[in-house]
Amino acid sequence: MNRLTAVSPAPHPLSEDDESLWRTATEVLDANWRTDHTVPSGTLYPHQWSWDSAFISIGLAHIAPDRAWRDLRSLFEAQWPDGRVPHIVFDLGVAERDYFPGPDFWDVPAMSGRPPRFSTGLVQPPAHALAAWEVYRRAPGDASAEELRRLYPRLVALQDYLIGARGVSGTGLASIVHPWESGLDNSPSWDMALANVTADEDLLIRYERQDLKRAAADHRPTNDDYARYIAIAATYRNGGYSDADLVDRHLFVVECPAYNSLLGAAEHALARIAAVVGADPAPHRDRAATITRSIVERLYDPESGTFRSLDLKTGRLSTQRCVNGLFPLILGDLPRDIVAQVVAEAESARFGINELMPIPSSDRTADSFDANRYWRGPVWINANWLLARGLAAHGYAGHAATLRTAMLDLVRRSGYYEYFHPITGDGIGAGAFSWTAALVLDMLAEVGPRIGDPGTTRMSRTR
Ligand code: 2M8
Repeated sequence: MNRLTAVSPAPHPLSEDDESLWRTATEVLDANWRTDHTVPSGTLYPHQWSWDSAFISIGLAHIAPDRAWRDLRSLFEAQWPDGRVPHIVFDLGVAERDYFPGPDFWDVPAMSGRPPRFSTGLVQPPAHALAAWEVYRRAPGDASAEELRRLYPRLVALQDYLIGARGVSGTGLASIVHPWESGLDNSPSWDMALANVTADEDLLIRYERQDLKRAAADHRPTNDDYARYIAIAATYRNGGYSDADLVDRHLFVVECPAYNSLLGAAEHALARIAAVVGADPAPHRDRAATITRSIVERLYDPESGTFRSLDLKTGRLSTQRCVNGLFPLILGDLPRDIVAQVVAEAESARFGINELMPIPSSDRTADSFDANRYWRGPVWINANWLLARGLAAHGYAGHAATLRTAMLDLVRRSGYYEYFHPITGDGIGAGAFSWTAALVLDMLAEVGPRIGDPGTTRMSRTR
């Protein structure tokens, strides 16, 4: 499996505690490496996941840049001819029973020189252009510039797919066709849209859940929700993964503020990448501006001062306040008055930025809040890492530093878990989880929060 032979040192001296954190984070990523990619977890998630690879590559850039690029490259080698990058690329050496829904369920045809059943037909948040740019910044040089050159057309093809085939509203925003595409799978943000999908429990007899064999039932989606997930996935599959007439034909068509913020952040990153690879940055800047404008026009609710998901089948904004409503902070061109409103939401009792606990995945004061269940309350490191970047970019360096302290303390205390109880801080879900380890490396390597537009300015020491 080609283990790392030595632990790469941090770019600057660390305390003894952080030195040990650096070493153990490296060990997690090394243990989860499989030939040409990193699995999110060796137990719960034994294949390659799309947005996981993006976050993982940012951590790998510090310790093994060749692996960072290999991870991104292998993901994009599985890109479909229409530009979509699958949400899972299957390791066909892993048994079908080890993850559900696996290759047989998705039943994807052979394409792009790949055998049948090599992937799912869904996508995940487009965090990859941002990741490619961040890997390049962390490991600059000719080899990285060459990797950017290779990836650039593929990253653009992914954006074209999302803004084109998935641009259901014609506003520059992309729709997701399954909660799994959001990455925030079980979020209350989908409850209203899912209420219109029948929960057919027979599907759970036909298809056996595998997640409950490896994780506690009260940490995972309910059977009703799982039955809906299967129904939505099967409908998309049975339609040949076609994106034609989605609003009429499909069960779930939603614009998510987090997904679209990453779509916009990808265009900002592509503008920077274009400058390195000799392409024209202007179209990317134009698209980024359109995306930010449409997110504000369509997904911002001025009354509550927060962003919500929009169900395209009913035309209704979700009433739930979730962490996806804070994600537009990652957009450097978000209007200042709206930034202030979203920061106020992040500071409020609903999310409450503080040194003791990172931001939870959902409104702490809502009835839908569930401290254990997967994206309905627990703390996730990737969401907080993105929010810390956004806060720093908009001049909230203190808040960014607070979140970073809270995240590192949490992992020091509980370990590299997939997610964390938002009150006790106990680790939940898979242990030895790759993006938690990767982003810990990145935070340790950072000497302080970045100030200014993400990706354009140097790091500065503020703590
Ligand atoms: C979770 O999603 C998968 C389905 O894609 C699952 O529940 O089985 C989510 O947290 C998602 O964001 C993540 O990419 C994936 C692997 O870490 O796990």
